[in-house]
Amino acid sequence: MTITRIVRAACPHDCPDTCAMLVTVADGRVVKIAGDPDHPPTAGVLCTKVARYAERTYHPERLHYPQKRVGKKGQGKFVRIDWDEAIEIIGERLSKIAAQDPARILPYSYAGTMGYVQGESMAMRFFHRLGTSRLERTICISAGTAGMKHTYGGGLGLDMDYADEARLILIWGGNPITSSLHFWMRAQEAKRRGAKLVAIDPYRSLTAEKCQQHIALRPGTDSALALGLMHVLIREDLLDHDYIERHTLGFGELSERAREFTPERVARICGIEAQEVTDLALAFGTAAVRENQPVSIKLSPGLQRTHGGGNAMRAIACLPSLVGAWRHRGGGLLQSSSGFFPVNTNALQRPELMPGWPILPRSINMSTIGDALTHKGDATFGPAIEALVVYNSNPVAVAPESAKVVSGFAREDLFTVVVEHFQTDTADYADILLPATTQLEHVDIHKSYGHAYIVANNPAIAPLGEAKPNSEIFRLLARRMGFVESCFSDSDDELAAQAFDFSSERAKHLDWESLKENGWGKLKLAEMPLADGGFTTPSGRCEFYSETLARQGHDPLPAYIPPHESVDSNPGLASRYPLAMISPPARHFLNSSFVNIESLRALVGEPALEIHPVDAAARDILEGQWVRVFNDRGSITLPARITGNTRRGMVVIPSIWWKKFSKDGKNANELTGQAITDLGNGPTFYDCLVEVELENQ
Ligand SMILES: Nc1nc2c(c(=O)[nH]1)N[C@H]1C(S)=C(S)[C@@H](COP(=O)(O)OP(=O)(O)OC[C@H]3O[C@@H](n4cnc5c(=O)[nH]c(N)nc54)[C@H](O)[C@@H]3O)O[C@H]1N2
Ligand SMILES: Nc1nc2c(c(=O)[nH]1)N[C@H]1C(S)=C(S)[C@@H](COP(=O)(O)OP(=O)(O)OC[C@H]3O[C@@H](n4cnc5c(=O)[nH]c(N)nc54)[C@H](O)[C@@H]3O)O[C@H]1N2
Ligand SMILES: [Mo]
Repeated sequence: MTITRIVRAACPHDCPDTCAMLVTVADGRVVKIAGDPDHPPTAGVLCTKVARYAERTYHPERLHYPQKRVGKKGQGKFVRIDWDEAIEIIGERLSKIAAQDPARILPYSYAGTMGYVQGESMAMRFFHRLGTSRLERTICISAGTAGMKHTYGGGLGLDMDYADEARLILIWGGNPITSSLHFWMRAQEAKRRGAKLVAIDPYRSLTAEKCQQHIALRPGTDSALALGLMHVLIREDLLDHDYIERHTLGFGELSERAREFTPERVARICGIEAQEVTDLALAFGTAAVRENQPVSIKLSPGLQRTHGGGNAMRAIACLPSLVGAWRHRGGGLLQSSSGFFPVNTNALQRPELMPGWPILPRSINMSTIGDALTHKGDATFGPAIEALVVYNSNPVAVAPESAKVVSGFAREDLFTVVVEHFQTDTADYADILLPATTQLEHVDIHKSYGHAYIVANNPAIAPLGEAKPNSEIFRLLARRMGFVESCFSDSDDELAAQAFDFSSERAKHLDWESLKENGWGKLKLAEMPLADGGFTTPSGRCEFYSETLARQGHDPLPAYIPPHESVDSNPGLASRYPLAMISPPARHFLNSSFVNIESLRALVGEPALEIHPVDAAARDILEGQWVRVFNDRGSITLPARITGNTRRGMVVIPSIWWKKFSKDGKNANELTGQAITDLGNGPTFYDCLVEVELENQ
């Protein structure tokens, strides 16, 4: 007789939706994964990728055993070893390096799983105790996070449960059909109730296609558009004076700044019509101020990946406060809800374990890992990096200026440990490759950056092969290093119970035991969290003018900062490389995860370059022909897809491909650069000029 049970789980991926899942297990094997119909954000729906999570977990190429390298670095040749030997080799090597200087060791991780147990808890305790270099975790949203911090005080926004109440939604710099499907479901509901959806995106994405209006501006010009909208709102007095007076700081200075951004000037910068600027401002201001309707902005990471990303976030974040949009529960801005969660970061990570605490070891920016790994060491940088421990990330595929990243990883003198589900592009460079469990095999607990629910993950099946949870791997390493502090014995359940402050006002009705049982629970938040102020800035107000930024030598007001690479900022470069390249996520991949899942790869197709018909014709390129895309950093070859979905002067490579699935073993990051953003030291993936020509010219 088959024994079937349903296990409550959480989607672990780097996506704002953090779905609650119901996993059906029959005789110890997962047979179905579905969205929980009762969890309001999930509403019973999973994306195509995660619905196939079982296919990923049971994939024949899953890593089942520890292995050590036998071939040359990067060749990907390994032999099986047992766990004792693997831990011994790593322990011995790390001890030796740490005895000279632990800062020569660097952990590298990101959001392969967003869970607190398998993410930054036991692992961080281990690295803190060892005294390694720290990792500056910038690769995704650090520009936006900095922009929001200096404007609102943190990741605060409207509650997604009410997003369908808005009458006008600006979907700004994101493609939620791909990257936040459950927000899109809310936006569709709003549309059914009569709302207007406007996409602001240089690319005619799936989302832009389905909005009633699409403003296709040049990449990296968003803050100019936002300042233009302010110009019109102020000129037409479409403002909530009472909200501005009571809850904001620096309106006078902001008005002067916005005065410089006439619709005509903005149109020239953004490559759009002046009328589009005026009409959008009138629609936004009239709905909010004259008609007292909820208006909102879905603000996505896509627009932060150019030089001025931090200021763009700041400029856009001013708009809802100017019109008092926070007075409605469906109004305001939805960028990240992270700041609402009472996360116990110190309890999880134990920074006081660092040997020199409170003096911190150096920090290495993950977005410039290519430069860091190829650095020989000096007084400013500190010692060269000699060991790298990678988990929850695939830097050889996802980090910018890949040729540099690869030359770092290829160093024969670098000792590299990779903890993974699969033999990714990064795993190919490992000295020791360790098999990690997937979300179906381990315990975890999650917040969300899109909604306000804590979601629990119960293991559905036993670990496959000899795979172990990240937490257990770092426990074993801690034991090998002789770390005796009791925190290294905490079980996964104990870690999960420590993740949130369950005595705080927002979470005191929740606890780990009941979350495991029920699957999820919502924080207690005010329906309109910013209706009466409540900004967590130094002034407690929405800071149009930031004294903190002024002190740090930045412009205290939101500014337009052009891309590093554009005709305006670098005409010489633009004459050689006239096309702006962006490489946003392909719909059925999750960053570089799922690229090796055959059924999903079949849906995405082959790696390709999308190019506008006029740009293709100018280069005699026909549909499907192989082209070379190049700049000073490198070149890749791809088939061309000719489409009006991209602007003239802009090419698009849907990403992030594993390099090993491409004809030339490269992906879009061969072309991206390591220059960083204005605020937050973030990457500038979409700030990248290239030229395209027929292959073999
Ligand atoms: N299916 C899927 N979902 C994902 C991911 C994934 O890889 N796949 N990744 C997850 C992660 S890590 C993140 S950070 C988020 C990303 O979330 P989003 O930012 O929503 O990412 P995209 O869906 O790629 O949307 C990016 C959009 O920004 C546009 N864009 C590019 N440059 C600019 C610009 O300068 N200005 C403006 N206005 N628009 C610009 C692109 O054309 C693209 O349509 O999604 C998460 N969800
Ligand atoms: N060109 C270009 N590059 C980009 C972007 C872009 O839009 N364009 N987007 C950038 C952004 S926004 C981000 S966030 C980064 C994302 O970069 P990463 O965070 O590196 O994301 P992934 O590529 O999905 O790699 C995550 C890896 O973690 C592994 N993993 C998952 N769960 C576990 C686990 O429990 N244990 C262990 N040990 N491993 C696990 C997965 O198998 C996967 O290989 O990429 C950035 N790079
Ligand atoms: Mo991201």
